[in-house]
Amino acid sequence: MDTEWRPSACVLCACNCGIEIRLDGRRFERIRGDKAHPSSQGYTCEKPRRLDHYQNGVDRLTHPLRRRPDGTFEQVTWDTAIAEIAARFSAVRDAHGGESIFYYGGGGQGNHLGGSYSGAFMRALGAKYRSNALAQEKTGLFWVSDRMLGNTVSGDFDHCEVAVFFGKNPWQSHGIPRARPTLKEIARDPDRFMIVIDPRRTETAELADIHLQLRPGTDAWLLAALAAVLVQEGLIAHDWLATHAVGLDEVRDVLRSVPVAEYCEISGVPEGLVRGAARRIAAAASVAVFEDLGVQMTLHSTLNSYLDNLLWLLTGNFGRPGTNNPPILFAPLISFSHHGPKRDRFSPVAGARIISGLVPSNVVAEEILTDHPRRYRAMLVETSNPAHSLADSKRMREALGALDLLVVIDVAMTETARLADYVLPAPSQFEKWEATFFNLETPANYFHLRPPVLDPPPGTDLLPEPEIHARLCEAIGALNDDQVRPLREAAERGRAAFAEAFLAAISDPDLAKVAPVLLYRTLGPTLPGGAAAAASLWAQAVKVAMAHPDAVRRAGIDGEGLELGDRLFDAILANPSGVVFTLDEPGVGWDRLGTPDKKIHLALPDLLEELRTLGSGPELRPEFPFVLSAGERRAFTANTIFRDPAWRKRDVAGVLRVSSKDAADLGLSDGSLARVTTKRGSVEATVEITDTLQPGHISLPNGLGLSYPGETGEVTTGAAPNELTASEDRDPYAGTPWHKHVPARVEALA
Ligand SMILES: Nc1nc2c(c(=O)[nH]1)N[C@H]1C(S)=C(S)[C@@H](COP(=O)(O)OP(=O)(O)OC[C@H]3O[C@@H](n4cnc5c(=O)[nH]c(N)nc54)[C@H](O)[C@@H]3O)O[C@H]1N2
Ligand SMILES: Nc1nc2c(c(=O)[nH]1)N[C@H]1C(S)=C(S)[C@@H](COP(=O)(O)OP(=O)(O)OC[C@H]3O[C@@H](n4cnc5c(=O)[nH]c(N)nc54)[C@H](O)[C@@H]3O)O[C@H]1N2
Ligand code: SF4
Ligand SMILES: [Mo]
Repeated sequence: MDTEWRPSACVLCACNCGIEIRLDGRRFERIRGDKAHPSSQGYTCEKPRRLDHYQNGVDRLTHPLRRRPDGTFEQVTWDTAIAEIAARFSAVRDAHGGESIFYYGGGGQGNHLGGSYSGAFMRALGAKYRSNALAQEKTGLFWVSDRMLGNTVSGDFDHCEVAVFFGKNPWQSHGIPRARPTLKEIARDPDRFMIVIDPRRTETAELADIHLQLRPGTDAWLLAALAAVLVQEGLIAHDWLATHAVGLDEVRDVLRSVPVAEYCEISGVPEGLVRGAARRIAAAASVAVFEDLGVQMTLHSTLNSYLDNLLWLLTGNFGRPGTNNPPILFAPLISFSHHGPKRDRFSPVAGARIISGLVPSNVVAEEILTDHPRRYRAMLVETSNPAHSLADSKRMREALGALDLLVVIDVAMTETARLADYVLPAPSQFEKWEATFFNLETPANYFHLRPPVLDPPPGTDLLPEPEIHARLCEAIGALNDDQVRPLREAAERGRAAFAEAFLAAISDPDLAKVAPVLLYRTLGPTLPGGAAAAASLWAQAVKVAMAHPDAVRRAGIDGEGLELGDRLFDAILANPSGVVFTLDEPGVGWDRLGTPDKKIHLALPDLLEELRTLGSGPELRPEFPFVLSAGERRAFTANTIFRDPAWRKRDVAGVLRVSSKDAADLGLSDGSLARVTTKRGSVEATVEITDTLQPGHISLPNGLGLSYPGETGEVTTGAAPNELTASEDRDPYAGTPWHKHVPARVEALA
């Protein structure tokens, strides 16, 4: 056994806590939190201790695979796979144009480095459309934040007086650094306060000072009532808004006429509690907010995001410690366009709004299953499992099957890989250089480049994603040796010579398209420890240093201009436990507003109109009397990253949670079997009776329903939530799904 502790990160949620791994041969013998990690500081939850089930899954891919006409797969060499894939994508482009080639994924919870190279191949092919999971959760928020702020914000939960969680259960889902100690600290401190808006009495709600336990799907009414109380009771930050915001009159006009008592009644929350919460928010020196899937995947989700933003903006909780501040992104995970030269774009078939460059996940099937001449005909899927994670899996399978070409890059034989024409195997996230671009913290922000912990398994033939993208670019003739050679020579002479040569090279627009793989092929080989995959980070480090030199210097990195960027890049390479790459001082938020006038834009006319005509609350049809939350985060869920069901110590098959009143009415008992039926499908699940749920509300976990090799063949464990969801049940602005509000019925099974 090896006694060395090797630094890495947990890949199971966006926090990416630093961990240390001790190996026993190829097994992860022990895992502990890495105290040297600047953000997590040794903290982890219970899940990463099970990471061996990801690393050593028996359905790991071992060789490139090609589909035979009979549907089975055969092993092929990389040369064959790359040559054929390049030829087939090129043929689709020649016949139907590059825009008929669609890209999905590019990063999971822990890996974005590989995806930073994929744009090169896609641009070289002339592809225009892409998407990923952010387009089924965050795009509504991005759209309103872009229009209001020209940026997005993160709550500062380390320093806030009042913490507000809208449809977010950080005790289980994390999303803030050291979530559990942070929540306990807020709950324990008599001067601090926590407000949770959630129909379920979650672990987080248990810690809250005020739990607004609304009826599912009534957030728009509750949030409107909260905002209306601020206006009607004169609690808004008048002077601050007069200096910093425009559009207050329009907003005030609408909120003045909101019938607070009636809206509280619709949401099922006592009016006194709603007024109390609004007053506490208004009285606080600082308020930090986090909204997540509970509001982003339910009815009126984009309006909900708008009202959430109004709550903290009307009370002046922006741009100070303990409030909400725009982070410095290390890499362009999110893009904003509304206030720039670009205008809203729409998908070619469904005409769905493209936000932050992403086509809504819910329209992907519609963009394929049509005879429309501009339909998507070929697709590259990387580090994502859309056949399982997108709404209406049945229709997604049909759509993926209808493509002329589907190529999947993954580590495991996923539901999506099974449908592919070619499956390309990548090393696990512990067998290569990796990094996450979920760098969204303020005032200190972190970047963690992880060196490999072990080699790929012997006897396998795997290639890291940057190498796959580079070979694909070369195979279609987008990059050749003559273009690479001079830059490689310049890189040998040093960074300054390289920078000059690189900038000159990318003045050629065709080379600019493939810039990341050009870096990988030229700067890459000069990087220490085989860190070629980190080459794309150099360009990002230089950009961050140019745009935010003071924040980089406050993080302890010296220099000016290009040299500052180089040193930041070197610091990243030299710190296997992660680095603070920027540190903000109070007030910088104002410089980061992306609005042309550097003001906050409070009034969004379309959403104010929706607010004005909100109606009297959601209604259910008699055949589907329950609201199903399809995809709840629990102690033993982690998207589809773990495929081996044995990783779960409890709740192995993902119980259906039901309130005790409903259980009694339906004749269900703890551990009994029930059938859940929606307009799209039907699944069976074991019942757990809980009084954390209100009558009429049921929930199933996310990430279940994966098939995995068992002793006598493939076994599917638990119910896949998207067998029950419908792609047309989505937000009208952002196209995000209503997975938390799936009308359903429940029956007892013998
Ligand atoms: N353990 C675990 N952690 C994870 C993940 C995981 O798979 N497992 N996945 C990660 C990912 S990808 C994400 S995006 C995050 C998501 O993190 P969260 O958004 O916190 O997770 P959810 O449990 O899906 O939903 C949050 C809450 O929404 C509530 N809710 C349901 N309906 C409504 C409603 O109508 N209104 C309101 N206000 N609330 C409602 C639910 O009761 C639930 O408590 O978690 C991340 N962390
Ligand atoms: N009904 C319902 N559906 C949902 C949700 C819900 O709450 N309800 N939640 C949605 C949300 S918020 C999210 S984020 C999505 C998540 O769904 P997806 O975007 O599909 O992502 P994951 O399930 O995280 O899958 C990650 C994939 O990456 C692969 N992988 C792991 N490591 C590597 C690597 O190093 N390289 C490569 N190439 N691949 C790798 C894994 O094997 C897995 O196939 O699901 C969404 N779907
Ligand atoms: S909080 Fe997230 S990143 Fe941290 S250990 Fe838990 S699952 Fe992993
Ligand atoms: Mo997510």
